This record gives sequence, structure tokens and C-alpha cells, in this order.
Amino acid sequence: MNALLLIDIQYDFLQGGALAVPNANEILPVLQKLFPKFNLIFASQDFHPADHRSFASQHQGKQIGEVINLDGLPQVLWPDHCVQGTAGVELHSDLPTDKFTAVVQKGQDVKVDSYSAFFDNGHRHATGLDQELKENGVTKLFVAGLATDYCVKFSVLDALKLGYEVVLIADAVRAVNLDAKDGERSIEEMKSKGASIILSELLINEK
Ligand code: VGL
Ligand code: ZN
Repeated sequence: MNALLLIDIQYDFLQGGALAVPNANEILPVLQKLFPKFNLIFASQDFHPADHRSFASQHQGKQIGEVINLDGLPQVLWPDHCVQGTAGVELHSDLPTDKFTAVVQKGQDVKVDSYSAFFDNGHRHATGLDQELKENGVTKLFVAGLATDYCVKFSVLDALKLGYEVVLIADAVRAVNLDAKDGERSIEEMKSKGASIILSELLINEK
């Protein structure tokens, strides 16, 4: 069974958001065309407490984009984003959330970030997405969302490790690009590890 997996389509990652991904809003019209093509849609939501340790604001003298050691793992420091209870944490209102089978939240533990929609970055805690997908007979995931070089990439790599067939919809993702080539490199890495890369038109033009 096929499913669409939407990664972190939240106001803080969109235009004007706290961690706005360049050109992120361009994926919204693409997504609108994709929704009717899927009977099963799953989504992830970055869902941090206000004192999450991935925030530069929690580390005196540290700048956004710096990498620190957080509880044994390398951690890029981000602006405060996707804080529970704020407007920025919400999924974009154009998404047909009433039709989603499940929305999994991640990044609640202050000591460990969670880029992947399946596990935290230390692979210690599962979000429940794998179980939700299995309960619904999903074997093939079409992935879209934000950001290509972080949450999309790590979700795709975990999905491949878990045995899913994975298709990245390349025009339905955008990258943070702290380094200008990060997005491109991430797509190459996903491809080399077994993901297929397609453009949305392939799905939209299907009967
Ligand atoms: C993300 C950085 C921090 C993402 C989440 O959704 O790609 N990136 N938190
Ligand atoms: Zn985050």
C-alpha cells in the first residue's frame, strides 16, 4: 500500500517563520495536487518545549548554526522554533489534516533532537510512525516536506532501514542549505541508499 508522508509542513519552517526554509512556500501548490492521489496520508510535526537544547538561546555565547555536543551527539544550534503552544508549531492550514491517518510529533525531549519522523537522533525513542504505517499496510512511502537536508533526509534514511520502499518527490521538498550544496548532497545520499527520486508531475499525470 502506498502512502504520502509529509514532513514538518509547519508555519515556523515556511515563509516568515522562525526557521524559515528558503522558498518553502513553493511546495504548497505542489502538495495540493498530490493530496487527491493518495488514500493514506501521514504527517510529522516538530514539537519542541520552549527550553529545547537544540535552541541556540539555551547556550550562552553560542550562535545559530554552531555545532555543539548535546548529550553525546553533535547538534546544530537553531533559532527557537516549533515551540508547543505557539502559532509556529501548527501544520499549515491548507493541509487536509482531517483526512490524515496519523500525525506524529517529535522533538519533545529537551536533551535530544529528532530530525527523523521515526526516531530521535540517538535512535532511542520511536515516535510510533513505523507502527502506524504497518497497521495500515503501508509498504511504499512517497515523501515530501521540510527540510530536505534535515528532517526529510533522516526520515527517508530511517524508512529505508526499516524496509520501506521510498520515493522522494523532489519538487515537493526544500532545503535549509546552511551550506549551499546541502540540499543537493542530501538528495544524492538518499538516492545512493536506495530512495527513488521523482518529480510530482509523474504522480499528478497518472490516471
Ligand atoms: C528541522 C531543524 C530543526 C526540520 C527541524 O524539520 O528539518 N530542522 N528542527
Ligand atoms: Zn526542530
